Amino acid sequence: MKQIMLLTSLLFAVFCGVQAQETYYEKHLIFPEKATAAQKLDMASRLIPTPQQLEWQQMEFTAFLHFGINTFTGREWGDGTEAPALFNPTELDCEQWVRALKDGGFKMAIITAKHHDGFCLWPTKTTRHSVASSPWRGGKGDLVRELRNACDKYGIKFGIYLSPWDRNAACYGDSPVYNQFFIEQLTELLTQYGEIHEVWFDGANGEGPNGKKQEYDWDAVIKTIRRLQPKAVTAIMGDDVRWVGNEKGIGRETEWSATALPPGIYSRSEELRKGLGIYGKAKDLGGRDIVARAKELFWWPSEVDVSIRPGWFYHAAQDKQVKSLAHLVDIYFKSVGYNSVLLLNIPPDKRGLIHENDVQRLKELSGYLKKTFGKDFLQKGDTRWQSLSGDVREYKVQKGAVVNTFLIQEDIAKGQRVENFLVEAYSNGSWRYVAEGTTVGYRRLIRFSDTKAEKIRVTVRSARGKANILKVGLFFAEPLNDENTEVQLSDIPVDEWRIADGEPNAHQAIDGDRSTGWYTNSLKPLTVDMGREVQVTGFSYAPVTGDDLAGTIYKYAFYISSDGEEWTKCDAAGEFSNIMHNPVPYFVRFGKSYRVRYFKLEPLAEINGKVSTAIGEVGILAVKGMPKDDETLVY
Ligand code: FUL
Repeated sequence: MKQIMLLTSLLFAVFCGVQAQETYYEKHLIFPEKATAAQKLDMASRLIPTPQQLEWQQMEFTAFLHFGINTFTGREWGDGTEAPALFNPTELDCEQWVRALKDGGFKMAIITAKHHDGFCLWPTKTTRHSVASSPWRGGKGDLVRELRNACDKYGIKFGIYLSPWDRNAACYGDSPVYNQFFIEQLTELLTQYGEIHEVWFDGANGEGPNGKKQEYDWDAVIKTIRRLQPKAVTAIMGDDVRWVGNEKGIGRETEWSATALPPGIYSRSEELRKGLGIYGKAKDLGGRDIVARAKELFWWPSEVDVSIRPGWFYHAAQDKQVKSLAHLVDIYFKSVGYNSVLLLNIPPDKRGLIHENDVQRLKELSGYLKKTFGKDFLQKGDTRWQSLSGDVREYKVQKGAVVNTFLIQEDIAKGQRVENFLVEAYSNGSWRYVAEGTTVGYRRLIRFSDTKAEKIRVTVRSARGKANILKVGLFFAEPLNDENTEVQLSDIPVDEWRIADGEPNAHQAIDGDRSTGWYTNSLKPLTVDMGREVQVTGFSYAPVTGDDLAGTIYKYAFYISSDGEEWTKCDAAGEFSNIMHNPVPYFVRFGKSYRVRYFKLEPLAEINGKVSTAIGEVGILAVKGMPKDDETLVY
């Protein structure tokens, strides 16, 4: 625990002729054993970020670039057996990527230097499974280098994603050997590419060969990063940046950066989590009750990672599913506006370029945000003030302004303290309610209906000691209509379909309505008679909608038949990779077609290994002319 004494010029100091000191705790604190709830809350209010964490939070808006062997196979999780020869972007231009990001307002780009398939985008000495074995640039290419140079040229920061889970490395699962291999890879990346500002370790990890489980040496990993790149923050399987808990782009309205949730990489983490009954996806990670029961607190702020498309990697079939401007703006409000940093993924395509549709959307997004936040209608909104619980401050609004967005920020360099606040507007001689919120932290945005006011007042209804309000603001955000981005799940009508084995309620999986689902406490196949012969080239599976994902299929087999008696197993990946965190519809294409009347989807494993199945909808992809080259792949 690092304690820092900061000098504050309190009035008290003037009277006493001395300067009062406030103790701050950087990143971590341990409560004294007998500390009361009030003492704990006071200490919690003085937990602050490290300079690296503060700088990271101030970026607000960062970009993810998922690019690799999956870009060329059409998959989301490669299994490590892919031939490096597949990696061959024809027009790769990292400067085009970075220009699009820079125009989009991003402050940093994080590249998947290695995803779960183990394929490395730099010519590593640790494995032959890399760009050096690919035809791209005659095997002399180094994508990490090219991106680094482009980031330098356009002045944005650079980060790396290095997947701990490696489905290619033969030593994965042989813990000490793989740990050394992993640290060697990390060391190459941290020593050969200049300054790195974020190192991202995914939480996904599966079984190695022979079912062996890898025990990571996180301590050694983190020490290596601190030694080689002291300015970098470590994310997810790291202790500077916390995963928000979903891949939908939605943060928590009550978001405490000062949290009792211990980073998962600490050996004591499981015990502490169990003791508190706290887990990464929980709603409250730092409220009074939890602080009172906690033994330690961590400054571990949240990052919201989400893709601009349904998948993390590029798939041509998703070119029309780039998230709408309205959706992205909503994500901005629910991430940056909820005291988080937004990490938005924009996956480059098979050419090695960011697709035109994504480039266009990024332009629209930055244009929208500039227009909205470029004009603050408050007068003197950026004067700092210190507020105890109950303190109120009034601000004048520019004459005639119509506003619908409120911003408030705390000076988190002095901790996160606001627990609850109220905003009211004054017009025609009276005050009326506009909005209220709980935590503030680095930045809190609230939208409300269009309002005209002469002035507004902000009441800090509850704070931990004295909150340091850095800024408030009032804006007008143009309303946006969401375009109809409904995804078509089946290429052929489903009206004539019937369930072939009489399973009650199963029709809800084929009624063309994703919001109704079929649930069963078994891993029973869904067998469908389409009523006539169809040239089938693939299928779609949509998990049920809503937050409860129990029963979602992770592994499957898919069969077709002409008569419902003799079945042929189709050639498909057999796995809806990453569906647990990204429960979007999955489209599977076989690469060939079958003229058949019946199909069967057999669940082989549920996302949590339970014996249950839930299907929102299953659709059939049918041949309409010859499938295009990039559609014959399996997502
Ligand atoms: C997930 C991974 O499994 C996805 O493929 C992706 O990289 C995402 C950012 O994290 O957990």
